[in-house]
Amino acid sequence: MYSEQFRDSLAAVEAARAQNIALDPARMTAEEKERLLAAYHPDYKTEEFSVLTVGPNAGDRVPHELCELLQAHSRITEQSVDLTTPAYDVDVLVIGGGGAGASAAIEAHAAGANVMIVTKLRIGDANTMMAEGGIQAADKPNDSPAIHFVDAFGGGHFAAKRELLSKLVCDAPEAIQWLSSLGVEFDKDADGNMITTHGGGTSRKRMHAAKDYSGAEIMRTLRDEVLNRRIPVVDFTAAIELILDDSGKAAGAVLMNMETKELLVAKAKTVILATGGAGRMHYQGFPTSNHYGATADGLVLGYRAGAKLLYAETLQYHPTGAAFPDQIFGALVTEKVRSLGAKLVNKRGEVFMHPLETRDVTAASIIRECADRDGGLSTGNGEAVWLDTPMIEQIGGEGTIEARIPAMMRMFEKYGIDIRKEPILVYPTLHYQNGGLDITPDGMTPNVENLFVAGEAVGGIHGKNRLMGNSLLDIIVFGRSAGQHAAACAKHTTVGALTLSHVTAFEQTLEQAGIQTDAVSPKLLPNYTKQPAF
Ligand code: MEZ
Repeated sequence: MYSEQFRDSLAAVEAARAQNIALDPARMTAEEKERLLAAYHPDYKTEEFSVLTVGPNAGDRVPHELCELLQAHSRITEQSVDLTTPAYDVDVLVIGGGGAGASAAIEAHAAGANVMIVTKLRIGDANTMMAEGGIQAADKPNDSPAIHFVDAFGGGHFAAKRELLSKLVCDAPEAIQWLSSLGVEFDKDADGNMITTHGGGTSRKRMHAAKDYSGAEIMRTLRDEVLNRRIPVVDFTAAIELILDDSGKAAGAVLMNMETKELLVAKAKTVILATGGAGRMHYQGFPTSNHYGATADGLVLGYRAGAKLLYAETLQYHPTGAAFPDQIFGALVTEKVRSLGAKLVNKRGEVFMHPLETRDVTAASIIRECADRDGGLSTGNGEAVWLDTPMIEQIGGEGTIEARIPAMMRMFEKYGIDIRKEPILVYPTLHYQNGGLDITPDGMTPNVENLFVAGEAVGGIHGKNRLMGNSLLDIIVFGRSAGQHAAACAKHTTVGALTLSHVTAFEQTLEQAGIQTDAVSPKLLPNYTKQPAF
């Protein structure tokens, strides 16, 4: 139900719909894309970045908000924590209870390791749960991992670490089989074949989905498996610092009970950081599609312990965040809506781009349409363009929306908008951290032995822009692999004396660099109340 202010524009969109469905908008050339990104993509706004002065990435630029956290004080001092009596002593400590952490824990457990998950909220409270449109895997006869590689490598501006991307695409078909064997209900046709669709930048239909709640279905299954295996999960307990041993290897973490603030020590032979993304940092003031706990914690923990970041200056703004109504501002409108045929149109009802360009290009195009082409509508939360959802029913037939994207239908229905009959208003929303901690293909950080990273906290798998569906894939592929390698590594690891001397050393480098700050990190939760953060 839209108010009067949108009436004329809605009429224009409706009048142009039949013609717009038939339209096949041209793809942009590489030069057009580069020009567009440089002028409109938030990653290219140099004034929104600071240069790090301390730590392994000194000299690199990162968003202001991340710079503040990476160069902040620890929540503890070396002297304030008693490392001599650990509350937990395990082979593999998994920090994070999303899809990557759960996959890692399952595989480590299957390999016979004594594994434990700690998570600052509850298992499943993670971006995995909020992923909608699907997971990529080249498992159809017209496709191959090589073609998948080419799509993702180009989409990521040829910056992905080849060995990581290669592992991602080669292990993808098996990842789908693994998930199916655990009980994920992927969409299938009447003959039992997986239904696959396109995403932005894919040259083959390889997006496997469970309607438009693919991440929730995957997380449901992984969580069940963790619980069935009786893997210990310590909820509402945040890791606030990594512990090393006297030879510099990762050897556990200092934990904080989120309610009582009690500190606990977890000793471990190997540690897996699977802490997820950073949408709740609201870089450049953007709303976010991310989970409440997405505050870049893993980057901070790893960085202070000496692990290097890769591409931490690149973020993904999902082109279609809900822009109206206010209650769902920034929430994800899955790319699958465009895969099913909906096109982006401006306030005059004009299609202004191909709907399945890669995400960075699509987001920049929407921003340009609003900022410089008078194509946006004012919503009260800035400007927005239309995503013409009724096209889906006209292309795929009545009932397509309810069958394929029921969660989208329900989300807007709550506010009186029937997406089968009316278009929706969208604008880019902060969605994904392309960069993160550098790893080798076995998931270990090159600089800190026995420290593994999986999921959104990793940088380099996707280069400088990720394609839809490659994140649900990477949490499975690299989560499983980290679990297997961490378990194997734990078998021949003897932990030396535990130490937090790196925390003291980092504090000294801050002082030497003349950095004066009141900030403490990791942030753990966003602070919407403007009260002092705990
Ligand atoms: O990979 C993603 O980010 C994804 C599946 C999002 C979506 O549009 O549904």
